[in-house]
Amino acid sequence: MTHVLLEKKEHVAIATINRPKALNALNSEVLADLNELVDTVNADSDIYALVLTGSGEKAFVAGADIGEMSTLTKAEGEAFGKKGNDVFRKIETMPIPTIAAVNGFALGGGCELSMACDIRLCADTAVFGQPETGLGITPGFGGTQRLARLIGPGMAKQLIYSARNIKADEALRVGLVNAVYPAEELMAAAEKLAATIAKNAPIAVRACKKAINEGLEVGMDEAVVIEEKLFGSCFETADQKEGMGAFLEKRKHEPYQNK
Ligand code: DAK
Repeated sequence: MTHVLLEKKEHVAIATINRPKALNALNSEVLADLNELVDTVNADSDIYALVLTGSGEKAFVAGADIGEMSTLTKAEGEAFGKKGNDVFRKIETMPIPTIAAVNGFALGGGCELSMACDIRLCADTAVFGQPETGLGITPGFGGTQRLARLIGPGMAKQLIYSARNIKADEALRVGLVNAVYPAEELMAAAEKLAATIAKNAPIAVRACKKAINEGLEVGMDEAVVIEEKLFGSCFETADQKEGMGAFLEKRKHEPYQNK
């Protein structure tokens, strides 16, 4: 991967989108690298959580690459949108929890990439927005769908129609991010959260992600059945036996084994 750096700290993977000259804008090569990143992380059963960030101090991702997009035909535009959507959906459905550490501009495809992650933490210098209508296009990597689901249709429509950027404090107020940190503290906070998650029983954590994501797609009657099945499956794991056994024996549980 040329444009995505991958580092591992115990059970946490930290991926950095690395195209700082273009503020980490998403061209076809970056999208291909993100696709490879997901395959690599998914294949490593020792990774329990992923933090995704951008290189440099200025940007998480400043959007899809406007230079690459500017001359697309209708068919090429659809193909480019599908390439991005496929990768973002693959990120969204990764079995392990994902945290976007938004360290600066998260515009267009950058805002959309952060929304494909489970949790967004940001620096106080972060700026979010869907500027596409100002460029003569719609958001194309799921922005119309994920923003509306995340912050509600009224606020999503206002931001998308107006193409207005918002700063970190407003992103927090509208529920786009979970927390804001001084820029220099962001990565430590994201890694700490990832490490905290990684200490819990990994199979149970993955089951929770699946239950929440899949449950949100269906009605409540079907959703609770999804939860019941995943809940039941935990009773076949060694980690459940250790976790509950430790409680009953009034001791601290052993590190979970992902089994
Ligand atoms: N694409 C390509 N290059 C970009 C870029 C981008 N999105 N953003 C920044 N860069 C490049 C700049 O061109 C500049 O390159 P050089 O001139 O140095 O070669 C370098 O990064 C530094 O940028 P600036 O000089 O502009 O830096 P400033 O600090 O002055 O400004 C900025 C930072 C983030 C405010 C500004 O760069 C900016 O406004 N960037 C564009 C932000 C934007 O509009 N992003 C949204 C892109 S639209 C779809 C698929 C996908 C999408 C839509 C449809 N389908 C196929 C349906 C997604 C669309 C988008 O994401």
